[in-house]
Amino acid sequence: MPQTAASRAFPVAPLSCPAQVIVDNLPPGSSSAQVTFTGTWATSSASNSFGLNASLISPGFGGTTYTWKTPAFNAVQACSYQVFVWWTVSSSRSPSAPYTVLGQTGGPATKNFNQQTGGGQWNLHGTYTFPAGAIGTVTVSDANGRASADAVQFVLVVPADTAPPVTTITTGPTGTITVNSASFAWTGSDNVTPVGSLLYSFRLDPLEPSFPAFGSATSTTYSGLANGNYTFLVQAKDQAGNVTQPAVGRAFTVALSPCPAQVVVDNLPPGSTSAQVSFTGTWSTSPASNTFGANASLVSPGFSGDTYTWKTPVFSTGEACTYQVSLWWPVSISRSANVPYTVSGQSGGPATKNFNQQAAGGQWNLHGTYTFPAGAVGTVTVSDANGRTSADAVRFVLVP
Ligand SMILES: [Ca+2]
Ligand SMILES: [Ca+2]
Ligand SMILES: [Ca+2]
Repeated sequence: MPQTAASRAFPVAPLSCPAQVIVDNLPPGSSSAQVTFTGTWATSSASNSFGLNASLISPGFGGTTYTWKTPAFNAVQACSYQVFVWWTVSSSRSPSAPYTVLGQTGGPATKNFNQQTGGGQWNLHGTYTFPAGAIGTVTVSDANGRASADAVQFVLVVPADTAPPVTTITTGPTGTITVNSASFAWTGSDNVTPVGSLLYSFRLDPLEPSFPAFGSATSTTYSGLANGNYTFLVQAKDQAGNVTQPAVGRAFTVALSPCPAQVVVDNLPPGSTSAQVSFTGTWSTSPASNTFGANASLVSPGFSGDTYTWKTPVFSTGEACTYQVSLWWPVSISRSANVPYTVSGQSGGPATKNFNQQAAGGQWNLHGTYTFPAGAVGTVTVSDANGRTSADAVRFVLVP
């Protein structure tokens, strides 16, 4: 025996309430899911009827009704409508034809209309809210005399948007930062206005004490910030003019590291490297006197290809620092008289100068005065490209 599978379609609830529903009368004697009647209704010859089906007219002896029904407006949400009724005018009509609207929150509402006038147009019965799943029903009765039955209309009432947008900061520093710039990005959402149509106003407190005009920007960068406490504030505005209140904020503190007064980097023992010291080729401990620091000095073979490099830590994350850069080598007549020292990291690019390591040993010898931008490290590299070379120490002394 064949089995017939039962099936049922599950209608998907519409996302919004229908904007408009019109239900017209049917020809005399006809009914449908949307139109029913009691008693007898005949086609009226009155003009200005609505729709394809001319209006109907009742005998006027009471007990005759005509009913229009909408489909369910929305399965999951309430919908508010202005309900209008349309009749045709005739001096034979009731001056107080009762129309009853039902299905709405609060129960049925009956109002009488004078059908001897005001016909051929939509006449407002009232504004009603229909709960989720409800249908709207309008019934006209000839209890008060001959009634015209023509059409009814439901026009969706869109409530005024009074809800402000939600603003969210998506990018930006918090806590303490050691740089002098801060970048922020944000977005918004709203119950009505699409995100792309939201406008924003933002400021950095206390530098900018008041909000500027709204615009479409969704990111900004502040630079050159001094040490201190700041709060970035942003608010969105929807198309109804509602503004995020209070503005959304993000607090942060700028704590820039100051330029150190002095940085000295000494050589390490032969073969050793660190974050501050590196080399190429071969460097061995020199017996020369008047060396700087605990690690004596190193000497290269002098066949070229040997370099020794000193690096400082980052001077300052937030500001440029200007230093006198000096070099120390021990005294020895076996050294090159033309030793190239290259200072790099400063504004304007690397600077190379040659020094005679056969003289002026055991003291600081000035290479030059250089300005290092925020975040820079200072680097000094000595090379034995011109003969045996001493590698000892370098010093950066802050120029206030
Ligand atoms: Ca009609
Ligand atoms: Ca809104
Ligand atoms: Ca040394």
